[in-house]
Amino acid sequence: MDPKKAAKDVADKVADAAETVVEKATDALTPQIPGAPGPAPAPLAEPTEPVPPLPPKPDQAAPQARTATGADTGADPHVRTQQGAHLTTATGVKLRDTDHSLKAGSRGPTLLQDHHLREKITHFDHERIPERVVHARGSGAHGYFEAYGTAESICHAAVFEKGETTPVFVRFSTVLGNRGSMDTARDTRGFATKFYTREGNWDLVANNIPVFFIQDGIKFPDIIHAGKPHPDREIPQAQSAHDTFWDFVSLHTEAQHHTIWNMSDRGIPRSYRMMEGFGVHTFRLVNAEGVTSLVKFHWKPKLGVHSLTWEEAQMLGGVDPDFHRRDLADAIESGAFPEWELGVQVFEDNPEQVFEGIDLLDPTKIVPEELAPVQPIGRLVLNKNTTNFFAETEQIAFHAGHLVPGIDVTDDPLLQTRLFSYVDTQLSRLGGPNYNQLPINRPHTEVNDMFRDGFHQHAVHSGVAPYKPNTLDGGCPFAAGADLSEEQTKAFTDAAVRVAESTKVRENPVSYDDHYSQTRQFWLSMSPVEKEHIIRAYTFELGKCYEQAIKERQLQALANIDPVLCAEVATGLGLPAPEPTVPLTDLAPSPALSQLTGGPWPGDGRMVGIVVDPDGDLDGVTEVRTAILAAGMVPLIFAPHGGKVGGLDVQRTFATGRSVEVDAVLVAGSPVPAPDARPLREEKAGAADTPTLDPRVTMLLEECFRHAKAIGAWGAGVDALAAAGIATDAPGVVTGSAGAEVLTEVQTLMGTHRAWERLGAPVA
Ligand code: HDE
Repeated sequence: MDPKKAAKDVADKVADAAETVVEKATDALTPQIPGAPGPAPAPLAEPTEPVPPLPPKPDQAAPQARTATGADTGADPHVRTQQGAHLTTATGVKLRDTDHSLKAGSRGPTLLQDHHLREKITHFDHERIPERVVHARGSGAHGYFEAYGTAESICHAAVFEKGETTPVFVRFSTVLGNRGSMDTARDTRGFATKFYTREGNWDLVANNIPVFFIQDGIKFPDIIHAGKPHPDREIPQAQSAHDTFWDFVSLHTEAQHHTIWNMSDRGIPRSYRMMEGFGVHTFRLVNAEGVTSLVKFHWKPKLGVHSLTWEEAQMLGGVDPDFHRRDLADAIESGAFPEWELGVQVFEDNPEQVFEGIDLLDPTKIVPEELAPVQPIGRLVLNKNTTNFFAETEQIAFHAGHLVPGIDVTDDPLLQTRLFSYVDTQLSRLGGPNYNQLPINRPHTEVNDMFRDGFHQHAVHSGVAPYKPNTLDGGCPFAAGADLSEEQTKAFTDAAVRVAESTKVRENPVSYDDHYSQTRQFWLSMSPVEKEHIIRAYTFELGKCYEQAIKERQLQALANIDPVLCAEVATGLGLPAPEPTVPLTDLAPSPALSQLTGGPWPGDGRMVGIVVDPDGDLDGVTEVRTAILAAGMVPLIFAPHGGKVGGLDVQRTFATGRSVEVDAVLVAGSPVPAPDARPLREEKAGAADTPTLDPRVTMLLEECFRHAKAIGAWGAGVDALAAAGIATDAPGVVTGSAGAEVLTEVQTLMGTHRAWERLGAPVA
């Protein structure tokens, strides 16, 4: 056959196949249940003919296609890095076989000359890079930031200009655990945002807690070594419930304020989407006239601030260690785009850098919102998942010193150390000084840095004069002039702040000595249910400590926060409650600190389990499922077996599903025990002895009830509640005759996150 015709035939075949794949991909997305591994369902048999690579999933985005020096290449960022249908070596040579090494006979030794084997194994051997020394476990997404223009009077940064839309990448994280640790550990969460502004990259590297353990960065290795697993056995992983952590914080009492936040429900968020973010330090903004203001940055989630219960967090550690990562990706995939407002508390840049007696340079102190309101300046939306976790989430390199003109730092000694640490850590983590050239780190603006060479240099720099002054490259690049004309303010200008005449010392200002007044203020600002959770957390964590002296020392710190808190924890530990050693200061409670203020909150992306009986009201299930999707939530059908029930895909069987995966449960029937409901097959089946109801459903309902989640039932579902011993008149339990009506009430209940009344009367 004519080789040209043969080639055309192959090309046509490939094009047809690709079209079918795309059609299938579109069909496959219609059920709108997130989590499918690819854009099209996989065929049963291994394909025998090549087709072009599948398109990315519609929820995914990749870093913009920029050169290593920031120029827009105009290329489609979605184009797959791996092109074409044929297997090649790393240098593009087509291969016939990657399954067998080259051997001297089929039973003979492997030959050293097998260059493909060596290349493949060598690359694999070097796939891992050092994980982050802190915040190793994380998850990220793409999105955009839209400025309201309300910050223009205090800051000339382009990112805050009215209507300016800036692409962003956000990475959320835990602090202590390693890369593979569970998402739901009690810990602080990182909330780091890279803004690819038209004036260069700005990173707001924030946490979900507004204060920090230490006032001076020189103590960072100390707090982290104390929080990380014990060096001898390397346990426990990803948590603070151990001796070294409590040893440190009970001695170094400036950590007590951050610690009470960790012991509060903030330490176990329901979702990254439901966390506040805080810049922690005070930053300095500069406006077009050169006037400076001091600010604290706050992210306010559209969905409110919500948490797991402690038992849910622990169960999820086993049932779904990727719970937060999955929640973020699923929400974006299902169209429930996470959203926050960025706000600032603004303070006069006075020489003392103090506001209402609060030292703005002390990162263990907040400024209550009631004293300085958070003023919204823009909106963050996360609307795309990553295409490749390693390339994006792992390789992104944040830096507290990635600042843009108009945004500057203060002398907070914690921030000052960060300005050194973030660059330094990337050198070993990302293997050299060129990490800003990695696709996810590339600025969306031109880079003329005159930095040259180094490991993994991606740019092909032209010119001969990477030095200044020069004549050989026409004097370029030119530094912006020193005057503050309109054009020059667009260059970064260090705010000319006066530093008071001083002597070199290793000491803190006296104001940093107050470790308890705001810690107590946090306690006093909590609702009764939040106080109960704090008592529980301290009792659990200290109860896990081995050393008596450490427990006693921390009890002393609790006595200095609040006598009731101390007494309750002491009772749990079986120890006497000490008297305070400092006078208790009653600052005015700050209602904004409680998670229970505000609302009702939208249910975007919330998971609703529907327990289905194949012999029950399946029409009702279909209707309710559609209504849940229409409300922007995700329905998960729980059924006795996999596959389909009444034409609907089953997402969880009674064996694979667990109550902690859902925010509310609807019971659409009363399924009798399924064939696998036998303790020998599955331990969960031994939990109850109800011949009329599958015992896994009983367990699911009991757990949902215990965790104060909304429960709704209709028809035979009401019998299921009775069989599981759930009181239909209990708070947060709804029954009715039709699914749709029950769902409406359940949705209202979900607006407060939990049926708090169900949890009983508080002590504190
Ligand atoms: Fe970090 N921190 N940090 N930190 N931090 C890092 O940088 C450090 C601090 C925060 O998703 C590291 O690239 C020092 C406060 C987040 O990639 C490292 C001090 C706040 C992330 C580092 C602090 C943060 C990091 C580890 C005390 C809240 C994750 C890997 C002076 C405002 C960023 C890396 C991501 C990561 C150092 C204190 C937030 C080692 C020395 C306070 C969200 O450079």
